[in-house]
Amino acid sequence: MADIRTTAAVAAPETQPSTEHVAIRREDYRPPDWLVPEISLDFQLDADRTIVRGTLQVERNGDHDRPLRLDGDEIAALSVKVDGADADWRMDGPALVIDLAGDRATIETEVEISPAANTKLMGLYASGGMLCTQCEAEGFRRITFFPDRPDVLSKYHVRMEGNATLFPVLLSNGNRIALGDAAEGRHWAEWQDPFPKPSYLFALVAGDLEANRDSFTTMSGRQVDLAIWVRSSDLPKTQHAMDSLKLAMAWDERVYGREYDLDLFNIVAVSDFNMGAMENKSLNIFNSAYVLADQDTATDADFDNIARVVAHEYFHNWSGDRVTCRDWFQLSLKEGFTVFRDQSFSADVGSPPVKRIEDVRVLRAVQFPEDAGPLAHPVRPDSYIEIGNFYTATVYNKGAEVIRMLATVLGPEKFRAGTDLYFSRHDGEAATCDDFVKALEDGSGVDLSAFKIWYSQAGTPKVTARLEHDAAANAATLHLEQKVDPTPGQPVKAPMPIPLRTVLIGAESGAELAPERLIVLDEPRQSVRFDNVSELPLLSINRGFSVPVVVKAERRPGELERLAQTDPEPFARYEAIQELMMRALVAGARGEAADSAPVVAAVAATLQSNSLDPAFKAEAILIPGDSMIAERMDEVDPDAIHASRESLREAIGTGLSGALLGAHRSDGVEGHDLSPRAKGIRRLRTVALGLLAAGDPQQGAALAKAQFDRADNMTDRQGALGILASLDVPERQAALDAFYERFQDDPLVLDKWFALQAAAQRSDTVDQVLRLAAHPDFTISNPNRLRSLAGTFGGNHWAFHSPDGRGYAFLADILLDADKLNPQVAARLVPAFGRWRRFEPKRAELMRQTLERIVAAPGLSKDVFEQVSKSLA
Ligand code: 0A1
Ligand code: ZN
Repeated sequence: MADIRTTAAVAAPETQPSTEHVAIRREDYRPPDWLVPEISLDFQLDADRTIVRGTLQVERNGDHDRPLRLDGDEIAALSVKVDGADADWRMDGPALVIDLAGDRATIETEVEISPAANTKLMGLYASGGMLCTQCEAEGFRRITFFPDRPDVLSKYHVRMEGNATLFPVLLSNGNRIALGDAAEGRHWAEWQDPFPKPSYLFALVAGDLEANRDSFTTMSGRQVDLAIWVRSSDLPKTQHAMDSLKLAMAWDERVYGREYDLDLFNIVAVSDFNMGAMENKSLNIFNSAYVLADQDTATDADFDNIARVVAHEYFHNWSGDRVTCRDWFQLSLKEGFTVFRDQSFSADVGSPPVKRIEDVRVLRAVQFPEDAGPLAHPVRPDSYIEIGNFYTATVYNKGAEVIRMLATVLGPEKFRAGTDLYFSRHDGEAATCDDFVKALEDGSGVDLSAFKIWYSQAGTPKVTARLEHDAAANAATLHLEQKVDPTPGQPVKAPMPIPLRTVLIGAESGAELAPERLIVLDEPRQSVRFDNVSELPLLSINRGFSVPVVVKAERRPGELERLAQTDPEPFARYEAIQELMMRALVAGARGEAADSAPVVAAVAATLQSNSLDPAFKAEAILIPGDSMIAERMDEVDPDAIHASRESLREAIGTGLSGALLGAHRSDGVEGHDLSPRAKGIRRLRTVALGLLAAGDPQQGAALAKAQFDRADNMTDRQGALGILASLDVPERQAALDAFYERFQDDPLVLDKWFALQAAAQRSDTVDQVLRLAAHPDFTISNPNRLRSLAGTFGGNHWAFHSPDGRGYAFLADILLDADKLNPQVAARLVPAFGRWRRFEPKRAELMRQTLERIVAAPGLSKDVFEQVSKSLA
C-alpha cells in the first residue's frame, strides 16, 4: 500500500498519457490563494449545447504572488476576461490559470457544455428530459471554471434561460427574485442565495415538473413554503416524502434547536443519480428511489428509507451547509454527524431498539469488512486519488458511531451544549473534525482528546472479555484486552478508548445485579472489579452497541442461552441470539459437528414471547448472512458457508414449523398501515415464511404463492417473491412473470425485479444474471438499474463466488463497460473483489487475476484504478 500513499503520482495506462493519478494528501492542505465572495452565473440552457457564463469577484487571500487557478474538468474556455478586457490566461492541464497584478479582479469566463452527453452524471446533465446538476464533490468544475474546493464560500446569483415548453420549471438555490419571457418561446428566471456556500452545494434544475406543495411554520413563527418536484404522473407518490420532511423539520428544532433559514425548501426527484440524494442549499436533488412511494409499489423498508434520506438531506442544512467542511478529508464532519442525526430521528419516529439493530447490521455487513480489507481508511482519511471513492461506510457509518460514542460519554445535556456551541461558533465557516471535537469539549467542559484517535486510526478494535467470579468474596473481575490489526499504511496501532456499556446479570434471578456501568477500556489490558456479586453473574457487555468494536467474550456453557432469554437490554438480547447462531454457523462451515438445538430453542422462545414486539422478533431470528459468517472464518469457503447456513435454516424450519406458521399467519394489519407495529407484523410474516420454506420447500412455495397473490402491498408481495426466487418450484417463474407484467412500466419496481433475481440463492444465478444483463429493460447507464443487477449480484456471496469464476468474469465485464460511462458508479462495484486474500486458494487466485485484468484495461478511470490497485497492493 505504501506506493499509493507515498508516491506522488502513479502512471495511468498508456492510452491516457495526459493524466496521472496523483494522490492528494491531507497534510498538504493550504488555505485558498484566492477567495470568491461573489459569483454570478448565466445559463443558456439546451440539452445538447448549454452556454455558461461565469462572473467571479476574486480577492487575493493573504500575502502571496501566486496566480489565480480555476479548476475545470472536461470544459474549454470560449472566452476569458479580466475587469472587462481580454486577458492573458493559460491552461495548466484542466485548470485555467491567470496572473493577476492587483488584489481584486472581476473574472468573466464562457464555456459550452453538453448535458445530454454527460454520462458521468456529475456537473450539469440530462435525465428523463430534464436538466439537473450534481456538484459534490468536484462536479462544479464540469460546469464552469472555479476554485472548486469546499473552503471557498461565495454568494450566488443565477440567471437561467431555456425553452419554456421543455423547461417550464427553472430552479436554483435560495430565492427566486425575477422571471420573465424571452424571444423564440424561451423564458428565464433569476435566483439569489443569501447564504455564502461552497460550490459543491450549487444546484440548478430545469424541467417539466409538478410540485406537491405544503408549508411548515418554524419555531419562531416563520412560514416556509415546501415543494417536492416530480413528473406529474408521479405526484401521487410524494406524500410520504412530504410528511417525512415536516417531521424532520420539527425534530431538528426540538432535538437540536435548529430552525430552517429560508422561506423556501425544494426537493426534486430524478431517475438518474449516482447516489441517494444531495443536500444542495434549499434545492435538494434526490434519486427518485428516495422520494416516490405508495402502498402498491414501495415496501416498508422503502418508506423507512425515504424518511431517513429526506431527513438526512434536510439535516445537512445545518450540519453541512451552514457549517461545511474545510477540505474533503473532513467529509465525516458533515456525513458522520448527519448520519448520527438521521439515525436518531428514525429511532424517535419508529422503534429505537429495532433501528439500532438495523444500523448495527449495516455497519457489520459493510463497514467492518471495509475496515478489515485493502480499502480500509480512517474516518478522516489521510490521502485519496479520487474523492468519489471516499463516500464510504467508514466515513458515513463509522463516523456516526464515533459521534454516538461521544454522545454516550457526554450524556444528552452536555452533548447538546457541545453541538449548540459547534453550530454557533462555526456558522458560515468551513470547519474540521478537530473543530467539532473542540466545540464538544468546550461546550461540555469534558476533555475528549483521547477519543480523537477514532478519527485517525483505521481498523475495528477487537476486544476480548473474560469474567471471573469469586463467590467467596461476593465479587467479580472483568478482564478486558484490546487489539487493532494493521491496516494499509498503519502497521502499528495504538490502544483506543473503548466505552463499553456493561452490566452483570444474575444467572438465577435474571436481574441486573447493579446499575449499568460505562467502562472505558483505554489500555491494552485492563481489569475491572464488581462488588456485591451475590450470585453467578452473566456478562452483558457493549449494550446498545455503545462502541463499534468486535467483542469476543468467554462464555460459560448455557450463558448465551440464558442471556438470550433474560437480558432486558434489547440490543444485548438480540446479540446473544445472534451469537448463538454464529457459533453453530461457523462450526458448520468448518465441518465440525454443529449443534443447532440451542439456536432452535432460542428462536422458539423468541417467537413465543408475549413481551417482545414482532419487529424485534423478526430481527432476532434472522440468520446472519453468508458474508457475515465469512468474516469469522480464517479461510473463506463460500460453498461450506452456504451449506452451513442452509442447514441451520432447515433445522429451524422443520423444528419450529408450528410456531413459524403462527408468526407467518399473524394478521390484523392493513397494507396501508405504516405504524411500527404493522411493519413489524409484515416483517415477521416474511422472515417466518423464509424459514418455513427452508424446512419444507413445497409448503413454503404454496404459502409464498398465496402471500404473493393475496398481497395488497409491496412488502408482502416482494417478500413472497424473494422467497420464491430462490426455490426450484413452478410457482417461481409464474410469479416473476406476473410481477414483470404488472410493473414493467415502473422503473423503481422493475429495479426490484432485477435485484430479486440477482439475489437468488440458486446454483444457476450466474446464468440468470447473464440473461438479465441482455434483457431489453436492462440499461447500464442508469445507476439504479446497474446497482439492482450488478451491485446486488456482487453482494450475493454464494453465487458471486461460484467456483468456476463466472461470477467474477460477469462483474468485471459489466464494471469495465460501466466505467466508460460512469466511473463513480463503476468504482463502487470493486469492493466485491476486495477481500480476495481471505478466500480458499482457487477462488483467491481467480479474483486476483480478475483484478489484474481490470487494472490493465485501457482507458481505465482513476476512480476504478484507485480501488483496484489498492485491492491488489
Ligand atoms: N452528500 C450526499 C451524498 C452525495 C455525495 C456525492 C454525490 O455525487 C454524485 C451525490 C450525493 C449525502 O450525504 O447525502
Ligand atoms: Zn450526507
